[in-house]
Amino acid sequence: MKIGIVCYPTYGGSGVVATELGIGLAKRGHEVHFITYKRPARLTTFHENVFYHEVGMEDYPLFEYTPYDTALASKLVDVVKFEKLDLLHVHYAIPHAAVAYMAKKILLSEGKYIPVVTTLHGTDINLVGNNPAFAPVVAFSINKSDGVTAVSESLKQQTYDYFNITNDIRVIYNFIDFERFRKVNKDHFKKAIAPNGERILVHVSNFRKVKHVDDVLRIFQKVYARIPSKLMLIGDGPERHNLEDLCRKMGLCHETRFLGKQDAVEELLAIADLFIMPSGSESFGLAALEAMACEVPVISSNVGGLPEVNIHGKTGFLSDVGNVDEMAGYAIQILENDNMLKKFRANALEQARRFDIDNILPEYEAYYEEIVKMAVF
Ligand code: GMT
Repeated sequence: MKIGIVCYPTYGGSGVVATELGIGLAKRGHEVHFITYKRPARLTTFHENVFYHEVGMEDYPLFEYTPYDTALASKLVDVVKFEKLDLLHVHYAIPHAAVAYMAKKILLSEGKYIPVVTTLHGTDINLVGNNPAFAPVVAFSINKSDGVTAVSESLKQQTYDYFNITNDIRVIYNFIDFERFRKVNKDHFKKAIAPNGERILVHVSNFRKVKHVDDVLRIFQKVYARIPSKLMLIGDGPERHNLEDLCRKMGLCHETRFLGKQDAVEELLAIADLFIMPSGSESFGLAALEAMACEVPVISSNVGGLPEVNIHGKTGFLSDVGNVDEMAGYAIQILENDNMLKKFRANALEQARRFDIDNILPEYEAYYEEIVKMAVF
């Protein structure tokens, strides 16, 4: 199949999923065309069957905001026609679902039909999407998509709760590539970060408010008071400076490493003992799944899709958002006990296998087939 993929090319989870999906589909023989304003961050090497089309934007003194939507719609029309695509798969509803609908209508006026699949990732529904500034367009474009998928049961339900949705939504979970995410021996990293055999806690995110990274520091403060430990903070984003300040105020700077954005996250996960994800909202928690694939148990909040990924008392523990004391207590429970840590590591890996890319990709392929067959002109 010839598939066009639209996504945010940055480090966000939706862009990661879209890029890994495209690469995976290309390996399975499909021709994949990424259509974005910048090369997707995870598209780092050459892949046979993968093509990249950059959305060019003209600046003009009249534009206070460059009309990206119009530029993207025009590019989609162009690429669909020239590359003879069979299907467009857009990730993150805003603005991609509405833009794809416009491109589809333009193409239809020229006698070309292109089915559109929209994948909902989370904040496009529950944070930004249900804001009155976007909500009518989000609901309309979800209803007008030929196929809609959500990355968890929880997100599917939220979408029905927040909007008047008449379309079916198929849950296709996020996935993990075990060729990349697996526990490898990185003892030299471990020695550098924790020279005296301290336990290593890790958090990976885009440091937005919704991630509650300040709670990560509060949890770590309590753990550190009981267990010799270190904290690795991976990623970057708007909260980073506040977090650096908080870290100083807490006197935790010598035990905490701000590592910034890392391409080889798996090499750092390989030396971690515990992953902390206290998010205020999380439709799935791909970063937690990546940790679990590297045999790292997870202490997380119990919001959104997290209970579908992290199993309480098995692969880690879940607490109410903001319940720092309980999360710290659970962390200490696991880290204090070698046998428990070993058991939870094994359970985390076993649970991660449910989301193996080799199981999830065929679900997308089957769904595409269904949507193409259903074609409504
Ligand atoms: O918040 C992020 O981490 C970025 C965001 C995105 O859309 O780029 O991630 C969302 O999509 C990921 C991939 O489906 C999910 O694993 C994340 O849980 C989800 N983030 C939130 O719901 C906050």
